[in-house]
Amino acid sequence: MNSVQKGKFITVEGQDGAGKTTNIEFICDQLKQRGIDVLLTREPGGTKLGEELRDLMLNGHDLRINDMAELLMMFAARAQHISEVIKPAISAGTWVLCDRFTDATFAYQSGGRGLPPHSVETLQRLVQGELQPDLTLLLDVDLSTGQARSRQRNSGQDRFESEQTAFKQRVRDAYLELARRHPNRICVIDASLKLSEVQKQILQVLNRFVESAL
Ligand code: Z5A
Repeated sequence: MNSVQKGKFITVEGQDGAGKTTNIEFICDQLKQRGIDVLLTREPGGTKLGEELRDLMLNGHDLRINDMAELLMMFAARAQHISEVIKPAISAGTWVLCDRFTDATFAYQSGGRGLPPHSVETLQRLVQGELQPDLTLLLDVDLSTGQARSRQRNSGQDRFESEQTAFKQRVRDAYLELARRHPNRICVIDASLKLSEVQKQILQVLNRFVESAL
């Protein structure tokens, strides 16, 4: 009996205005063009519970959510997402392309909000076990470019987008620190360049990864 080859797990990260939505669609198309079965999903979200929690966390402007409660809500959404969507897809040979994952928790809840990294690490072990992305593309952009792009797109600001510049700088710094700590998994893309240049860098990384995976 042939065993099904496991799918890969790719995540895309970056602060607000980095161009994640634009580029994740590009990545999804590129993978499909190579004949790869891809599932596009996002965090927080990806399941009914996750989407409900997302709405509370992003749009609950009149809710008081303390930092630890926010951290636990991120991981509650993630636990459901992993068991209901991510693991079954990977086991069936599908590649999972996820808009944000636990690096975002290190960047926002630890870097941005100031929770100790070991709180995130403890929950990461508990909720993910051995599961880790095989590849993470970190779209990095300077704050002023990111904020200008975000303003140009926005209809309204969510709870994270309305944070102060100092919070956003800590988020960016935390992401870059993660990239330094995990150079084999996290590829930093200079997302401040024009879109064609950004996508050229993404393609180089993706081509290398797909070649080694197939
Ligand atoms: N969050 C958390 O705190 N902890 C966690 O563990 C997780 C998440 C998982 C989810 O937001 C929020 O949840 C997030 C962190 C928190 N909050 N923030 N901020 P999200 O990821 O769903 O939303 P987002 O951060 O706003 O991402 P986005 O919707 O993908 O936006 P974007 O990165 O800014 O991408 P975009 O919409 O594609 O681009 C913005 C504009 O720039 C748009 O008009 C594009 O046409 C333009 N653009 C894009 N690239 C370029 C280039 N290269 N040149 C010129 N213009 C460009």
